[in-house]
Amino acid sequence: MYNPAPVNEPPDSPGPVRDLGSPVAFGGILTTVAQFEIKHHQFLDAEGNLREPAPAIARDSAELIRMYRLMTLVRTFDTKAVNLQRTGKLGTYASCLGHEATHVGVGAAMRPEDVLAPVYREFGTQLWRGVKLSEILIYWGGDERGCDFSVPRQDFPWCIPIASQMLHGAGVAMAFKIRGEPRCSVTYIGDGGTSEGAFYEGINLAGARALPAVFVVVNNRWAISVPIESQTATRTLAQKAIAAGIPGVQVDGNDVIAVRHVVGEALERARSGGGPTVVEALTYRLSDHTTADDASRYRPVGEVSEAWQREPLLRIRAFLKKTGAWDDRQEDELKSECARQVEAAVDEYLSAPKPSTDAMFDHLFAKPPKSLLQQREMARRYANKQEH
Ligand SMILES: Cc1ncc(C[n+]2csc(CCOP(=O)(O)OP(=O)(O)O)c2C)c(N)n1
Ligand SMILES: [Mg+2]
Repeated sequence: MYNPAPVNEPPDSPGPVRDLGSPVAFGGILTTVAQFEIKHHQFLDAEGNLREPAPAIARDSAELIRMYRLMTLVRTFDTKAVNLQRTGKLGTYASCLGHEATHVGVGAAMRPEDVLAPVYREFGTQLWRGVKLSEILIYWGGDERGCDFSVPRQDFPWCIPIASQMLHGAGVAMAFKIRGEPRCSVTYIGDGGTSEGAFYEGINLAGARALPAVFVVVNNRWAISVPIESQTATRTLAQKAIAAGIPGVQVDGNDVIAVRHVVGEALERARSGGGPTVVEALTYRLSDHTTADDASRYRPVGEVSEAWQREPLLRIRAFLKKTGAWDDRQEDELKSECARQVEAAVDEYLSAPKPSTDAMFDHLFAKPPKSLLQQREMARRYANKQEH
């Protein structure tokens, strides 16, 4: 007979607690020793109707407009970046189409002195924090100097190895705690990233040490071509936090008011010694994974068109219009202003001096191995067109 009780436990032990979805006879006395629930937050529905009770931020038109303006700039820039790649002027680029509310809401909830550990899509948060559009283009143009942000100096660069940023985020939060600084780290991770060991290591450390850290899981339902249904059997990604002994909460990632509010509360708690939180933001990747991907080969068209109904800009714009805080004239002006800003950034990027071929060898080793030195020489010769 199947006996799930661990070998060293007496036969009448309650055994491990599992959420198996249906009653299973373990034998002995059954005692529930842990229970949890995951809350979902949404204030603005897809049509831009506000659900009450709403947080104070929902009444702050100036701040909502500030967020909406940046969301529009993010959308404008994103479209341009894809076009630049298509015309051979940018390297592979990871679009954030559909993620604008999550990215801007998180940025707006953070304080300048906090530290961001991003993945590779979250430039909406970075822009709020002061990163320049031209720096983002320089990075995706293949030049690491694009990660040397003029502001904010202590944020991490883009992180391509999935989930490794979890350890950066937890480590930074540990440093803040040891130094007694009232600062927090905010770490992004994708739905696919939550299957990686580093995700659990990061939240486990943060929980064990009650670190001032917020982990934002951007659940856009896809990890390249792997849908969330194949990624995990868990009902929510937020509940993965429970295993680390920390709160997990779900938010409508297309509702900028909800993201701003929920992440703001998590940061406030972390800053005042209350420990870390995992925030799962439910959104949708409206774009291909990157410009090197063709999602139409694996994703149903109907799913994408349905997701467009819930996209984040529509609802905040509709809400602002309903409350009289926004009109068509302002919208036209904003569109022109965003186009101007993006064009200026593109000019700056295209006229930036190219890095030398040495750049890809620099900063790798204090004392580079002979093989790399040989490669550096070879690259120099190619660059000087002495060899073909
Ligand atoms: C350690 C590691 N394994 C695999 C990859 C290849 N890879 C790049 S993106 C990606 C999927 C990530 O999906 P998700 O975490 O959902 O983030 P999203 O791209 O949807 O924002 C994978 C597997 C990688 N970059 N790093
Ligand atoms: Mg994903």
